[in-house]
Amino acid sequence: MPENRILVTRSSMPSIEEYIEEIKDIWDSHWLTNMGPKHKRFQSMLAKYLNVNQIDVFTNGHMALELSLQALQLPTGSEVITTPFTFASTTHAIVRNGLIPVFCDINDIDYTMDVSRLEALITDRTSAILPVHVYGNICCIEEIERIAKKYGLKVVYDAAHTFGEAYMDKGIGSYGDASCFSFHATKVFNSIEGGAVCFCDEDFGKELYRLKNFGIKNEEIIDGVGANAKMNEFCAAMGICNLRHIDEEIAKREIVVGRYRWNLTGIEGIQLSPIQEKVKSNYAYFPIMIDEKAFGASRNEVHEALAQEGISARKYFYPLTNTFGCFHGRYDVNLTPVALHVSKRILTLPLYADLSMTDVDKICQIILACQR
Ligand code: T4K
Repeated sequence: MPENRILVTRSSMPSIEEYIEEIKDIWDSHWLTNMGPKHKRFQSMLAKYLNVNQIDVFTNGHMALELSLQALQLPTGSEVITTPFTFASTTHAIVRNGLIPVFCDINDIDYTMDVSRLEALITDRTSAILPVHVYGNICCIEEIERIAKKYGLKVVYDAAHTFGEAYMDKGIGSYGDASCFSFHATKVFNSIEGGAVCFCDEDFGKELYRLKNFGIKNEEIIDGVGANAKMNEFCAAMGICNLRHIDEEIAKREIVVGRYRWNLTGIEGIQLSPIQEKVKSNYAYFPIMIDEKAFGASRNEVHEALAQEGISARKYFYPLTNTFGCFHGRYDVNLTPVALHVSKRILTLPLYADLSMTDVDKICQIILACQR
């Protein structure tokens, strides 16, 4: 195995001096968590950067999703329409709330929810839609909002991949009843671990805030069964530092993605994600879909060829969440044939701000050498 492995991503970090400077006042105050001054400052910086009305930060993206669904107070056992082509978190957030996921297929262009199939899945048990802006590709928002309005459904976007994106000049977090971001170490923007929910409704915001702190209203009144999903001051400090550099990070990612496109556009059997109109992208992921017949090698063969050279591409998102063993065969994967097709062919290539052009070219050469 080559010594200098290239992993699928690499966390962005500020200089150690910048971080130490930022955390000095935590030592002075001894205030480590429970919505301290860093938490507050980070939150207001985020609202401005993401161009959203209201925001609350969380310990991670998963708790942001899980507690958003809880705060909406959807009837227990009601159905939430979502997609299986996503990280485990999306489906688990639904199930852990006592709700039933109903899987809508995806489209094979940008891999988001196929909205032409959405209406047929709505029953009198449906309470919400949970679409995923997968890889930072924006879902068909207009159609989702139209259908949600028609049937009186709530919409929670899994916006884990969309930090800093905008659609029609509006921060992506301003759509739906809630949009949930992840600031995990592997994301475009990180606070080590972290997440946020953007929303407009103030009552929803109050409920969400209560739920992330055990349901505590005040020292003597605990009137909700909440969790602990508070972001600590060290994570908030990391977020504050990384936010200073985010535009530069995204600009560097754009260059990396440009180089991948230059190498891989027009190769028979390799499909790239589209450049979406009216979207300000964050260049979060670079997935390629490999058609074995046309390309001459399968996704798994390309994955293995890269691994042999110490390059870790990832099969995000394989397997589909509706095939997970923990669901004991409860869902029929044949109802989402496009998602199944894509999950067997998709490969996410290494992408981070400091990935060199030489490395991108090398990765592409290894891929192209698999062509038969
Ligand atoms: N919704 C969606 C659609 C999501 O994709 C996710 C998370 C969520 C919700 C939930 O958000 P969080 O609760 O996580 O905030 C990773 C991440 O752990 C996960 O956050 C992410 N999605 C998912 C797509 O990818 P793994 O198991 O693939 O991560 P891992 O540990 O294999 O790391 C991948 C690479 O990242 C490593 O090879 C090197 C690099 N890395 C990793 C870590 C942990 C670093 O450079 N630094 C690090 O600290 O899940």
